[in-house]
Amino acid sequence: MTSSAATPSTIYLKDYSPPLFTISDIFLTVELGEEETRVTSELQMKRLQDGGNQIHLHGEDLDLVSITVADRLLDSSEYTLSSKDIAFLAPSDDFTVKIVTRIKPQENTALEGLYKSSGNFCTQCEAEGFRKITYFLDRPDVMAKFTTKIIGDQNKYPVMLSNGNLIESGNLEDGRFYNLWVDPFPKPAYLFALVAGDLGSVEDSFVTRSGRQVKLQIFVEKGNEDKCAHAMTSLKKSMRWDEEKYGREYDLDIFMIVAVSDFNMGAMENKGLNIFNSKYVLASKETATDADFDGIESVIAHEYFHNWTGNRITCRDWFQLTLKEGLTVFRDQQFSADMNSAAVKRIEDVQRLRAAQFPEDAGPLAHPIQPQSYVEINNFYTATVYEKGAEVIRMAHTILGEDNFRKGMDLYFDRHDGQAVTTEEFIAALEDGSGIDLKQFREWYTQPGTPEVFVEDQYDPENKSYSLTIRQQNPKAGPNAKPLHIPLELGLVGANGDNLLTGIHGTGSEIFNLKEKEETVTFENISEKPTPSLFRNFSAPVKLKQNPADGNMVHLFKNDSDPFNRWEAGQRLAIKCLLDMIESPSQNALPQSFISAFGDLLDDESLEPEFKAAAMTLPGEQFIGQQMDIVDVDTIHAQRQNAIKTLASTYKDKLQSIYQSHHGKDSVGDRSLKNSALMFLTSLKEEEFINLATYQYFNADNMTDQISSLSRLVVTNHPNREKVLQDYYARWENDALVIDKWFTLQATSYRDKAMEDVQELLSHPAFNYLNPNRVRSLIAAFAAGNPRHFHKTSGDGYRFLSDAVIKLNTINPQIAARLIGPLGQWKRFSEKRQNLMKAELERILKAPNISNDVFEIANKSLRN
Ligand code: B3K
Ligand code: ZN
Repeated sequence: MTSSAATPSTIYLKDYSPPLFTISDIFLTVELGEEETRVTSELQMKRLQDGGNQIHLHGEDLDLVSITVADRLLDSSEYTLSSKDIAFLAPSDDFTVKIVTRIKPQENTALEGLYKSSGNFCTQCEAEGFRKITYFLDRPDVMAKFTTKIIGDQNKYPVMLSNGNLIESGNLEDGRFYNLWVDPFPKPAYLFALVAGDLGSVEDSFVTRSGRQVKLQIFVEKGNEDKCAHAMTSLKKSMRWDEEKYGREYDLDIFMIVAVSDFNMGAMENKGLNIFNSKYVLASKETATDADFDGIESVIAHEYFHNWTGNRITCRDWFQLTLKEGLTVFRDQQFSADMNSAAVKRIEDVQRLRAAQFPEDAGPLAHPIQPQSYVEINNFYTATVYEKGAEVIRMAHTILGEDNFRKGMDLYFDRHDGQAVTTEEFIAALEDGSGIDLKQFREWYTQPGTPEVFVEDQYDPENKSYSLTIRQQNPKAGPNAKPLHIPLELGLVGANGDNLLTGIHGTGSEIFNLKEKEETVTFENISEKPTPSLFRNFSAPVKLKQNPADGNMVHLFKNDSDPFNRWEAGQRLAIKCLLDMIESPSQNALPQSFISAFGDLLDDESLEPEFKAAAMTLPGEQFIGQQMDIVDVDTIHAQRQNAIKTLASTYKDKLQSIYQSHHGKDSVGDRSLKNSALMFLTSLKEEEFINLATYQYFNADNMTDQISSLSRLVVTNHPNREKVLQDYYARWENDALVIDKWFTLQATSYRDKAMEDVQELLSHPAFNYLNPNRVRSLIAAFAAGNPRHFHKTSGDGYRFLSDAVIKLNTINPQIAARLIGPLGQWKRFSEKRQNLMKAELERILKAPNISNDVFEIANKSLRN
């Protein structure tokens, strides 16, 4: 983050040039203090290329004490200080610089650079936080060896950590204590980390496949040591999996994770010293839901996998962010699919893509996975760079196939270990390793927008031939956009439900490489008119525009051997029914075909419970809205609730028996199916089911059951609502992560009074603007998860959000900017709502001392 009064400048990929000098080594001494922290940095600088003697070291919000170049103390006429850097002349091609600065971590509420969380020091340097600790060439293509000496009061900070290995510890003459850490791997400054505090820890070990012993440590606030077991198990599984799947071994003698309660995002992959939002470490069955457990497993894996995809091989510049993020998300998705139900994992990944990335790609903030420009790089840690980036890697994997993809990855690791590279170099390694041309595939890196794929089919019974005519377009990428290389995984399903194609390895699915604006695929010897099952396993991040008869979808919903498409058929069917209901509210009824397909689903004993629960869930209100030209939030909500009630009353007995047969069983699947049944039953608002939810709440021995029942009561006005909310608060008052859920449930409740509830919660003593998790749990949860109230035509919801953005702009610009997203969707709503939303964006732009972060998002959001 940077704050400046002038209009912020834009940085372009086309302007990239390599640095004139690099820094090969840095010796940092950090003296931690209560009033100020003193940082002494000794740099070894080396010329890389000709181009002058001017050195500019990045630095922001630093109080300079002294600068010594080649052992000579500079006087103030020999250097220039600006709000962004320090400039001086290089005396030779190879010289040392020693800089002493003072900072005040205790006043750092932006949580970037060195800051304090619950009395402990910690850092967040990606993307450009290191320049808030000391002056440096803070760009990822400058990779230095770090040696870090941390000095502090041992009573206050018995634990003092940095990257690499602990080489030395001891007492100084003045009574202070020091630890000396050396990281043998050159790294960009964004991977630097430092932690100091009075922390508890748990320890374990891992033996790599080559037999090296690695010490594993998780540091947490004291008292939380008993909530680290799942994180530790997840770490060990990740380490083993990366060896087996990608041949990647861990490379230091120690791997540390620190959980902190104030963190801007999920976690950070600093070399050997990952720092985590405590939400992604701490869990016990009493305090964390099954979804929380999954989140921990995937984030631990994600950060661990960065050791190879991100740290050993890093990005040349920040435009290459998806090089490490898209690839690492893909790897963590593969890992979670291997550890859990692969089908359910794929469904969740696609749901997340559709919920967060599709709207981004359709709105004013649309950008390719490799953006061409930015004002504030922190604004580009987006669903597009991450989630769509992962889909792009997945498509490359599909096109190459498992073996060739692995060959490409092996070559990538061999060729670029220790380097800072581009996405272009990554694709070249996949091509060279596999021998498969990906020239056209590269278009995915430069086109914004979600491509649309139109499919029409034709069956010729005489010749027994079946053909699909497929047309692609990507309106957001402009009229001259080249066609994309899209892998289409498809099957043809016969009348008896069997696959008519043998497919790859007998899977019944084949992969077609679509490369033209329009093309036709023909199948011979097809003895009956099949039902096409397109984009199996969601083989490409596109919108399928096909107009199949309901019957086809029912057929796939019952029979598709591809579990993703089986689920998808149910969703498509539901969307069609819901849109009909929304367009003619007087009709107000679910078609019988859908009702009976839903009944068959409930009866199907062959399905795994977690999958069945996912298939029972109707598309969310926002996803329904995405299918409409003008989103009608109120009718969407009303008709979706009507549909739920219709299904619940039709199948009341079946749902009750599902509830009873899965209640009391201790598995993720049993809980998800049971709670799904509870959701339908409570929608009927009958006293019997309100009591069932209340009973479940008071008798639950795990957080999944507790939250599921509580969430059903929070949407009502029943007297039990207050009872359980109060009980929950009293029970969990001292556990911040559990109280976050209490805020979120109320923020996302669709009950009539929710807007007032949310306004009141802002003044609740437990609400705190300084803690990102708490802000997200109330404000972001409301804006992104409560369409009915956020879009109130009074404008109260919009104003609630923009007030928070303006307030947070000066406290924590990154968090402030991230909240704005929902206002940027204004074009999708009625004129009245549009005007209200735009007015709030204008108001945000007038915020005093507007940060680059907030300026960029609010300004771009107003564009058409
Ligand atoms: N690389 C970090 C994200 C840093 C965000 C900076 N604003 C976490 C991750 O993606 O693993
Ligand atoms: Zn990442």
